[in-house]
Formats: sequence, C-alpha cells, structure tokens
Amino acid sequence: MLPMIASFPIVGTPLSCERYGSGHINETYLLKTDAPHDYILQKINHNIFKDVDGLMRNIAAVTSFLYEKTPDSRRVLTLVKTKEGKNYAQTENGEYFRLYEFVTDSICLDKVESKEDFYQSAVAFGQFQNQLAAFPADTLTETIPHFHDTIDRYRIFHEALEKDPLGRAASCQEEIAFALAHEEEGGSMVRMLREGKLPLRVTHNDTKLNNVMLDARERTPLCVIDLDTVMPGLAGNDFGDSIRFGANTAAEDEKDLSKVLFSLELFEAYAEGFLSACGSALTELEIATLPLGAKLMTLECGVRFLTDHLLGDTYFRIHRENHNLDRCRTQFKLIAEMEMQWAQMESAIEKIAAKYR
Ligand code: ADP
Ligand code: GN1
Ligand code: MG
Repeated sequence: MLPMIASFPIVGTPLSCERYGSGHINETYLLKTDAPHDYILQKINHNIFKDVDGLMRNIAAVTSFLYEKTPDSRRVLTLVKTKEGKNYAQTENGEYFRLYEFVTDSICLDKVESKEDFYQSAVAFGQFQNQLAAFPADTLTETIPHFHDTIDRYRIFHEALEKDPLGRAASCQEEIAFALAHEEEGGSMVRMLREGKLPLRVTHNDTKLNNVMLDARERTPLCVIDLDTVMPGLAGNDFGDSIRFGANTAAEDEKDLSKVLFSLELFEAYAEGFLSACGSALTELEIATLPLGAKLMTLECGVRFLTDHLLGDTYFRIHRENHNLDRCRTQFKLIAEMEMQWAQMESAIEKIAAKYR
C-alpha cells in the first residue's frame, strides 16, 4: 500500500488502495478501510499544476465556503487534512498527495445513461456556480493560466504544428485543416470577455459528467468534484464543457465516428437543469452565447487533443496509440453535428431561458 497514507488521520484500518476512476490528469486511488468509511487518495499531477500549494489552498477555501452553506460531507467534497494539518502530503521524491472523504452511496457516470441524470448534473453545476457567486474571486490562484483562453490554445497549437517534433502532422491534415478553419470563431468568446461584454464569474472549468456525484438511489445531485480548475471564467464555458461531453451520443474517444452524434434532446435537458439553477443570474448575452459556449468548448478541447497528439501525448493520459487523435476526431465531428442543428440549439435556449428569467 502507498506509504504516504500514514500521513493522514485515517478512520479504521486501510484494507486496499487501488487505482480508480477515469480522469485524464491526476492519479486517483480508492482507499478502502475496515470502517464504514472509505477515501479517495489522489496523486496531484504537478507537471500540469505547477503551484500545488496554491491549488490546494483554492480547494480548501472553496470546499469550506461551500460546507458553511451546506454542512454535509456527502453534499460538499470534503478534504481530509494531514496529521500535521496540511492540505496535502509531500513525499521525499517530490510527489504530492491529497485525501478526500469518499462520497458514499453515490454514482459517478462516465456516460449519460438517461436524460434525467444529465438534467440532474446540470442542476448540480448550475447550483455550484450560484453558490460560488459570493466567493471572493480575487483570493483564488489561477491554477492553470489561460486555461480556457481559446486564442492562447491556438497559439500553442500553431507552435506544435511548426515544430511537429514527431512528424505526426502529415497524418492528420484533415483535422489540422478543420482546426484552422475554425480559428477565427474559436476566439470569439474570449474577445467578448476582453471587450467587457461577458462577465467573469467563479466557475468550475471542467464540468464533465464524471466530475459530479449523484445519489445512487435518488439519482439527484450530491456534490461537484474535481475542483482543480475552479477559477474566474465564463458561465458559457461551464455550460459548454458539459454539453461537449454529455450531449455526445458516443464516448469522447470513440473510434467509429458514425456513432458520434449531437443529441439535441440531451442539450435541451441540460439547458433546462442549468438555467433552472442559475439562469436568473445570467446576462442576456451570456444566455444567448450558451450554444456558442458548447461549440467553442468542443473546439478548444479538440484543438488541445490535437496539439497533445502532435507533441507526443505529454498532457492527457493515453491508453492506446493515436488516442488523442481519436479524441480530437470525436470533438470535431461533434462540432460539425452542432453546426447542422445550430438554429434548433439557439431557439431551444431562447425558449428555456424565458422560463427562468
Ligand atoms: P481527474 O482530475 O483525474 O479527473 P477526479 O478528481 O475527477 O480526477 O477523480 C477521478 C474520479 O475519481 C472521479 O471521476 C470519480 O469517479 C472518483 N472520485 C473522485 N473524488 C471522489 C470522491 N470524493 N468520492 C467518490 N468518488 C470520487
Ligand atoms: C481533463 O481531469 P479531467 O479528466 O476531469 C482536462 C479537461 C478536459 C478533459 C477532457 C485540468 O479533465 O480540461 O476537458 O480532460 N482537465 C485539465 O476529457 O486539463
Ligand atoms: Mg475528473
């Protein structure tokens, strides 16, 4: 068993500690004990999160802020401090670990199983944003600078393309052309932010379905997890990233692109949940740009996967050859799908938002 477990005040005796979940960034372990009390142990990816101390300060501050409003460790992600009272443990070889209470009787979905589940995840992320509206944003460390700065993501993509260190560009010309054809539009929401047309809010920034826990029986929201990227951001990006992942009828890394379709039905279900929870707090332009948020989060993610493929898969964990290229392809296919249903997406948002103004 991993020796750093001894740094934490575990209730009961640890029985096993196995790799868990399907995140692309951190290394997650389920720590089981003989008490009715399990834990999630995570090795923090400090190649990606350079300022672990700042990152963990964010998480401690956000979770205690939420806990004050909802003092229930199933309903707020609960960090377990080390025996010395620190937010994380550091090993001799420079690795960083943190511990959370395992959210009991919960489910975490890698794929939408029903429209209702997706609706509930939208309520969870919408409420999360609403609850953090009063959080002092200026106290948050920017854990990954320019995280959803699509213009900057394109700058890095161009650099990768120029270097092409593994000679992979030749075999993904179609994807490169797609990315370039969408570059101008890709920067449009960042420009609206810079021009003061869209407001900055405290957002989650990684609103995948598997970053929310639902009650196993009721299938209603318990808590939002994976708080590494809670930072000032755009509401439309939080909405959009959920759509990117959840309104895709196939997995993010599906190889058979004929299975990758955009579900307008799931889009509407998510919009209903999200706007019911935070719609009244959003501006007209934020609401009007929700479909664009969905498209641009999908584009940005596709460009990030493509960049990582070109650079040799150093960011997103891969499990097979060309995994990041496969992921990029699903994202670009999804965009083409959205483009075909654009008018319906816009009118659905208009109709749903009218109910929650
Ligand atoms: P990553 O950044 O790598 O995605 P996450 O924090 O999302 O890491 O954790 C990976 C997975 O571990 C989640 O998708 C979820 O299945 C599980 N998980 C994380 N935290 C908890 C928790 N407190 N209780 C139960 N399961 C959890
Ligand atoms: C990563 O950590 P995880 O697997 O929830 C990534 C997101 C991407 C997502 C694509 C910190 O999320 O930005 O959208 O993969 N997180 C980080 O699946 O880069
Ligand atoms: Mg995650």
